[in-house]
Amino acid sequence: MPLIVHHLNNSRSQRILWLLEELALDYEIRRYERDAVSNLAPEELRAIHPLGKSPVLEDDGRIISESGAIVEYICRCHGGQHLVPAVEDASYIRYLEFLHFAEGSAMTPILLNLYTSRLGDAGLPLRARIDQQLELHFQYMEDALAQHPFFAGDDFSASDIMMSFPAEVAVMNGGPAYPRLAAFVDACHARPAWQRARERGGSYFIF
Ligand SMILES: N[C@@H](CCC(=O)N[C@@H](CS)C(=O)NCC(=O)O)C(=O)O
Repeated sequence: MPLIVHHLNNSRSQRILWLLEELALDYEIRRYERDAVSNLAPEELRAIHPLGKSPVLEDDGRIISESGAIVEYICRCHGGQHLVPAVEDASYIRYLEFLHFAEGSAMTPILLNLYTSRLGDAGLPLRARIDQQLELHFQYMEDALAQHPFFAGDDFSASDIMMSFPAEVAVMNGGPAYPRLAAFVDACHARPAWQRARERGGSYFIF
């Protein structure tokens, strides 16, 4: 029975399709479209998971939410730990940190920025703090690529798949300020598995 990805267009769910393509796993996509006005997920997603968000993975009746948890689950239960450094490897801690930094840290200023940008002048009191936090997190990501081409080290890993989304946002927001992130995003998009996932997933950002 193939894995099922409950996939929302233009969303972080794209990373799960990409991981499945990297691992050459059999999967099926159940598609959900964002509302044209609110940009929110449709109500049907709540029938799959109470938060009504994507991605959600379904594996033989088991429901798994949260991108990082889904990535860990797929790598461990279906991926033979490919794309995961060995625990004794020097890159393992960096791998773990970035696997979780992507959603646990980087998304906070990104989402605050998105929401306050819709407030107009009412968002001004928060502007300086959000800008400072965006720059702090994006620069930390940029610096992480100074010694190695990938977030965990010299080898591509599942943490790069998780980091691709905040890296894409950093490049869209910060442009030339983050040349290493731009090169990283280009390298991600050049991977055949990313391109296959992009074809199967449908609309994704501006890419
Ligand atoms: N931390 C969660 C975030 C899930 C999430 O917020 N997904 C967004 C798409 S990027 C979503 O479904 N938004 C639609 C909505 O909130 O209605 C994860 O990584 O899985």
